[in-house]
Amino acid sequence: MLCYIGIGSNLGDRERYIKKAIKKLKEAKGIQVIRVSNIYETEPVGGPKQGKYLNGAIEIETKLKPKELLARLEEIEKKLGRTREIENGPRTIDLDILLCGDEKIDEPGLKIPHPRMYERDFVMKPLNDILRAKSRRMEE
Ligand code: PH2
Ligand code: MG
Ligand code: MG
Repeated sequence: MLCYIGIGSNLGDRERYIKKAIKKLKEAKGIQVIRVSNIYETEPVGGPKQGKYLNGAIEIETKLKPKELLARLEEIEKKLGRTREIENGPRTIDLDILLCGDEKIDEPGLKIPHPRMYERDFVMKPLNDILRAKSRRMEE
């Protein structure tokens, strides 16, 4: 199943956290990273006053169930020092499932498609990089 992951960081060495998270995703069992978007610096949306984010999107192939995938992503977040104190507050790394095939899930702690993703430029711009690259390849 093709899934799209949103990645973000606005705490500490943001670039390093993003790179490390992508490396860990590549090493994760059952996850194959296919494409990584450009990484953009973005203004924080919502939450308390906080620093700018680096945001990107990642296309993966996986046979994991969405819940298992979520658990893998949370493991990586934990390893990279993610704590959860303030909702929408600053974080070393955030890995969100955006889309997973045509799954529709609405449970506490797991909503696919990611709610609000279509309104968020910091999600849609990098996601569009990937989809555009794909459509170009299909035209070749
Ligand atoms: N994530 C949030 C809240 N606000 N703003 C930007 N620019 N980028 C994010 O990744 C982000 C945010 C909650 O996950
Ligand atoms: Mg998020
Ligand atoms: Mg998150």
